[in-house]
Amino acid sequence: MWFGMVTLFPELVASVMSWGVVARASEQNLLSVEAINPRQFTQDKHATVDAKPYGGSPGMLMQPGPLAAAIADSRQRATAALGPAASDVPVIYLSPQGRSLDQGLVQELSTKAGLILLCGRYEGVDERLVREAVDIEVSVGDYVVSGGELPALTLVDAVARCLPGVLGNRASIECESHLDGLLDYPQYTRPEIYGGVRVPKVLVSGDHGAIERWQAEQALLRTWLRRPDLLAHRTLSTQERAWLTAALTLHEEKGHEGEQHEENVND
Ligand code: 4H7
Repeated sequence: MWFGMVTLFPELVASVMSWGVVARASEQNLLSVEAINPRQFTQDKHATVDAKPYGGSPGMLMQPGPLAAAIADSRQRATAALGPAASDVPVIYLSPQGRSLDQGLVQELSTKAGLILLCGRYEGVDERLVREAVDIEVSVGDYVVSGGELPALTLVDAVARCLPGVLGNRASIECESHLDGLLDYPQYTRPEIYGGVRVPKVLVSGDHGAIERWQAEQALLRTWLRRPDLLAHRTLSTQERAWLTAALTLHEEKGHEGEQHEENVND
């Protein structure tokens, strides 16, 4: 999959692309990210990309001209990389005003041949450019950061994990697992006793049925306690409802001391 990133800070791309899962994916040519700097498409000797907003709000905005030229250049590079499929590459603008990014949208975007990611700096970009050149405005969450680069790279990472081959055979499972709409169950590794706290007994029981059931219960309980909004968008099966009810009863009995009921070695 091909990504074009329109950014005033192209150096930010290389750092993220140099490590871990995305680095491996780009070594295997499953992924490539090209940075395009709108400053290179300016005419004046100061290479100006910003100007004061009309109406007199504080700060500066990115001017539409250099961004339009950078997006056009991105489209050409997409064509060089993808051929005719480049006409189907959407322009995504990362902004706090965008549609919330969730795993469903990540998976949908991962089916595209490429994406052009527009990264705003200053107080954002001229709205005419957004209307003329942007296909989807996307937000990675309800908070603000200083530029669109970290949100864009977050999107690249999340999408990369959905591409066939990137995670080996876990690929689609990993990508889809968050679509089941539940939070992860708690996980434990060695040592078996840490800080006086033992790993939950069931996990060392060897009873795979009981383990699976416990994990399902914990995922339901955590989601209920921490993100009830996620359960509102999902119907529970009869089995799940029973598990959640049982887990909640236990949780109440234990006096809300924590969700996982780790056993202290002295208990
Ligand atoms: C576009 C418009 C995305 C891009 C405004 C971008 C959060 C997200 C930016 C802004 C982003 C997200 C400029 C608004 C700087 C905040 C202090 C870049 N922040 N900014 N202001 N949630 N910032 O996806």
